[in-house]
Amino acid sequence: QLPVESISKLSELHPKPNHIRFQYGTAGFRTLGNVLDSVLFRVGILAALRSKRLDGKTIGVMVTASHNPEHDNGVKLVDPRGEMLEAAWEVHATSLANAATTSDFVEQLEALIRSAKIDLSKPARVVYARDTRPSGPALVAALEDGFKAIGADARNAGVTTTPILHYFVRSINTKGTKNEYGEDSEDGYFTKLSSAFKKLVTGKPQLPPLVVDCANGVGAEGISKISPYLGESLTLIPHNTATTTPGALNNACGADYVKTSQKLPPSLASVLKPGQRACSLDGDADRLIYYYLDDRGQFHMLDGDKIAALVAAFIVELVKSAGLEGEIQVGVVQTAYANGSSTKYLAEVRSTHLFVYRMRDRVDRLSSPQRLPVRCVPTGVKHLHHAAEHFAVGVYFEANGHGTALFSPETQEKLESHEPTTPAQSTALNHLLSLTRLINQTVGDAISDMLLVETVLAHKSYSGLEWDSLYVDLPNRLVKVVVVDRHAFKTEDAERRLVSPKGLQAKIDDLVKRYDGGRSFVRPSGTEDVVRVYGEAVIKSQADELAFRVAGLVY
Ligand code: 16G
Ligand code: ZN
Repeated sequence: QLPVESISKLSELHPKPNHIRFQYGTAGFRTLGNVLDSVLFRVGILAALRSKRLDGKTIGVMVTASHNPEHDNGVKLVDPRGEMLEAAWEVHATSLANAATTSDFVEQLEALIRSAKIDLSKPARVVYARDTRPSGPALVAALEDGFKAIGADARNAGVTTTPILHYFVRSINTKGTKNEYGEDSEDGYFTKLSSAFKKLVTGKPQLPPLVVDCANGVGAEGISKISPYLGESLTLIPHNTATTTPGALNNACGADYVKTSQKLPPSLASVLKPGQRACSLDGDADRLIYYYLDDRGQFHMLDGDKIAALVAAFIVELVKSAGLEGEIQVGVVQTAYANGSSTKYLAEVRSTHLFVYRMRDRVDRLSSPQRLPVRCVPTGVKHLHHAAEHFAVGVYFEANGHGTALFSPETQEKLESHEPTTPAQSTALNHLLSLTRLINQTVGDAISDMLLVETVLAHKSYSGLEWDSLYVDLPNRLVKVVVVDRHAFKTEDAERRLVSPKGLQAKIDDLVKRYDGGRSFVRPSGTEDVVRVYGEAVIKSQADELAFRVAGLVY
């Protein structure tokens, strides 16, 4: 029986504001922090129902607006294996959030319970956390009212990063099983990552200290907490750690600032020395962008595409060295925003390896060549994640720095049971096993990804410059266009082509043809009321011009 009385009573304390339509989008609910009270209350109840529906498995709730300005906030649900909420429930979330009154809300809850066949006698278990935003505590209080109203067993994970919350969810749900993911505490998380990292870099030359821009967000706590675990294996120099200074969060710092402005955070201008590498996390520490200054003090960015290239090539190499080539297929997933040069580079990794392969093994194994397939999917972590799950090892990164690598259960088993025949194979195999522990396989994780990058740099003895030289980015430009109705823009082919408005794609094609190395696409944003235009060309001025001319067509 649904506790209608307690739900109604508490719901009256969290009325839905009139004239606002909420939507559970690519990143959950996200808007101004001061209008989200009713949403949080209702999400509390929805999370409990989701848990009941899944037989009492623990569901995660994260209160964050990631890289958005400090006054924004948001909330998203995490499914039992630590992945994003199932798409069908995004729709339930949206309609519950928009119920005008308490009685409408209760009515919708009852309808959901019937249609989704939710057994109310099952337990409801939830774990929740928030980032450092000032609006966080009040929103968490509203969320807790939701848990209380329905009687959920809720665990407060406090202030922590989004990926740590995802890690908790998976760890709690796998506890005591053979797939146990980790210990469900911050100590468990930091121990797991740091011990894997230390194994991976043992015997490798020590890298110079790494400057970390923490975006004045929760990542600052993560970085300061992991440092003692890392000991001498890696020195981190945290900057932008002012988590309590009003207005500081993501302001002229952080991964999104660096990626969109293609600039060094001004706060690091006097810190970073030529040749030194640094990285930026975003406000909830699930995105990561690297960069360095060259000898002339010029800024160079190493974005998600560069990370994917570095990591994928490294894993391919280890798989080969472990003697598992042909058995474990590594694949890469990108979105249309991936720089054209990165896609080309990845294709070449494949052919180089294929070439070596042909030389050695000739015709007999040519029929099953080791390819490094590169797939393109629509924007949004869930699309990338699901596509990556189809590979034995799936590496995905968005250009904006969100990404990870997934090892399928079969791959995990293969790695654990494979008998190496040489010491070199054994070393490579152990490295692969350590990677499965170092990498947060639930979601993109800036801290875990940072240690992954550092691992590869240590193995390769790469500086930022050498990593950067894997390929040269094509100049590109991103433009936002405010339109009357962004929903009029419909895409196909992983957002690379427009199907509506009618005739627009043909005009874009016409323009693109006139630019050397030209590429451009238009898609409606999933997080803002705008249409985004991307332009890429061989010369910077041409990329800019292409993007602006396509924007002119859209407007
Ligand atoms: C969200 C997505 C991110 C995507 C971005 C695109 C998640 C967790 N985050 O932040 O992956 O790149 O939206 O925003 O899915 P846009 O649709 O406004 O371009
Ligand atoms: Zn984020």
